[in-house]
Amino acid sequence: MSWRGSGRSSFRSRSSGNGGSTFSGGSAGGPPLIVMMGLAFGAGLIMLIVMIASNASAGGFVAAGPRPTAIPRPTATPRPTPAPAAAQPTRPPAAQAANAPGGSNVVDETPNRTIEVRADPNALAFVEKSLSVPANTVVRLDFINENNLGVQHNWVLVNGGDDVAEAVNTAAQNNADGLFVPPPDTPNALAWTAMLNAGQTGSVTFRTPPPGTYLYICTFPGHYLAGMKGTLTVTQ
Ligand SMILES: [Cu+2]
Repeated sequence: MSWRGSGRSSFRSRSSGNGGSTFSGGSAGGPPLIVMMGLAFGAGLIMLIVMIASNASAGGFVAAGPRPTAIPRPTATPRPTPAPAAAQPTRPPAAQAANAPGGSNVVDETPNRTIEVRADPNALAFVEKSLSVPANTVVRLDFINENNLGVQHNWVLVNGGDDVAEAVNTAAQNNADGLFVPPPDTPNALAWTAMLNAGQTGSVTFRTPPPGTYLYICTFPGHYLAGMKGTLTVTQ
């Protein structure tokens, strides 16, 4: 508005100052022509402003133009996956260290024969000091720890005499986690019951070895050395 106003007034004063004849000569009526010219000038000015404005805004759009393609962000480098926890030093699995029956001749078969062995209630000894069974027989041996001493016992059949019994006994006595039963895969340990508390009965089912003489012992520390042993004779 102010632009238009000033434009109009300057035109009017100029035309009136320089003699309206110049302007009025070319037109029918003086004052209306000047007003119209002023209006035209004002309108032109407005148009100019609008054009400049639109140009500017268009320019703005042009400048904005096609946006530069976004610079791809560097893909995040995958974080190194945490290294798996170092394997724990292998401790014998509980099942292996457990106080349970075992042995190389243990079988999961229906026994052909059952044998009962008892602990001497008042001594570190077996009541049955000798047994006899046929070869290739599935035997279930029930060991009864009847004793008045409150001591633990087990029954362990070894693949030979005292020569191999000592090694089996040592292996068992080193197996404190397994309550002194032979560790799994103990060489020359054919069959063993769990270590039994006083009053308990434990069983082990095994196939008899080839004909021969085999020692059975108790592997609780000190008992075998004290004479807790017997002989299993395997016949043809
Ligand atoms: Cu014993």
